[in-house]
Amino acid sequence: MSVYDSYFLMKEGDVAAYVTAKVPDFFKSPQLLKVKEIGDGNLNYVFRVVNENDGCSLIVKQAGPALRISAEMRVSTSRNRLESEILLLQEKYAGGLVPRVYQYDTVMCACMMEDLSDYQLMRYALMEHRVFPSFAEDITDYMVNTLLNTTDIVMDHKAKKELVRRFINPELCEITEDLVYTEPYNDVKGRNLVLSENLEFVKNELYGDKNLCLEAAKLKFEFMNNAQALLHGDLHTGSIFVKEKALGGERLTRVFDPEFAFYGPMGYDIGNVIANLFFAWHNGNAAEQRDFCEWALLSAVSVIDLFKQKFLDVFSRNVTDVMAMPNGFAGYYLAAVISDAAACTGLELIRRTVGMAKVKDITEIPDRKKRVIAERVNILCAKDCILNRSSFKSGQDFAAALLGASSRV
Ligand code: SR1
Ligand code: MG
Repeated sequence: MSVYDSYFLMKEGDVAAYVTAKVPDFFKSPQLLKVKEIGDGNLNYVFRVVNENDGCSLIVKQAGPALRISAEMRVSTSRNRLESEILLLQEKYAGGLVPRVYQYDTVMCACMMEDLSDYQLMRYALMEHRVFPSFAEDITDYMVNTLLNTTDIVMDHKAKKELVRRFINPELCEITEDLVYTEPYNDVKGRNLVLSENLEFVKNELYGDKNLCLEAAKLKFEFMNNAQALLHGDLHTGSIFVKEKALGGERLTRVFDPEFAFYGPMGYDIGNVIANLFFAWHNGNAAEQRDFCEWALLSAVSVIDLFKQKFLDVFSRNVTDVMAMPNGFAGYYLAAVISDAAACTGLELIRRTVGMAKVKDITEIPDRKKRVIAERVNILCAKDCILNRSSFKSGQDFAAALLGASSRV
């Protein structure tokens, strides 16, 4: 019998004994371990464990039974198993771009993984208006390899269906279905948070726009029913670590926190990345950081253009289904992905502007008038991305949507 034979939520004081029991050979002198809770996400408890003598460290991430953002929202702690397994799978497809998992524990719903404390959370780095020239290369390597290689284009269809089954994630998907695909268009649960100055604007442009609500409805059922690829499912800049200089051959970008993973439309991950670069652009714009804004916009352009280029390359090398091989099919498939990415860019822009889960890039714009404007630009840009999604073909189309909306407010 061990105290870890049944689940309990750990506190800082419990974690040193836990890692000593679970990974006894990891630390040379377990009596010197220091533990600190460092999580600032909405869902989990994250502990950094370090041996102060030699600097050896790891992270313990444990799923709690209630969400930190709201005690009423409860999701199964088994999400930790799903997150650990997807990280192990993604290491195979996009090695070096995700944290290494050392061990996971399906009883305590905890995972021990690589400590990436020498990286910085990308959202905070962008809010300091720092630029990351290799970001577009890294994130497109990650997305093309984790997404395309888990589709029916590449995988044996029965093996792919087995992954669909293993990564079914109804509770976390429900959060997205509510917060991204429903509430921003009707405030049906009364949880939206809108600046008083923008209430009328939101009523007219979102809740009152029947055409937009219809398109959002179509996209919701696409999200729930198109088991295209194994998504990260929450690929915003709070799920990405970055650093400026590499030690050895390591990647400067690492993607973590894939607990919303499931089989869905790959445009969802791409759209999340683009929208979050747009949030960073707004923060830089409010602070009149021209060079930063230029980098953020160019990065968004490059993410789309590099994704397309790498997608076609991996497609031609890895395609296995004979029906996906004829000339023209890859281009047809990719055009639908880019159109979907445009729509999902719009959905993320809207939900972070009016929904309950906001982003600090926008909420911490110090000048309220500038924040009001940024939020209106987001909504207009989003409507262009959603309503005209099939005309989005290149990175430039995405940049034009943001600059066009900005010139109209
Ligand atoms: C209740 S969780 C709110 C948001 O945080 C996560 O990171 C997801 O983006 C989710 O929508
Ligand atoms: Mg998260």
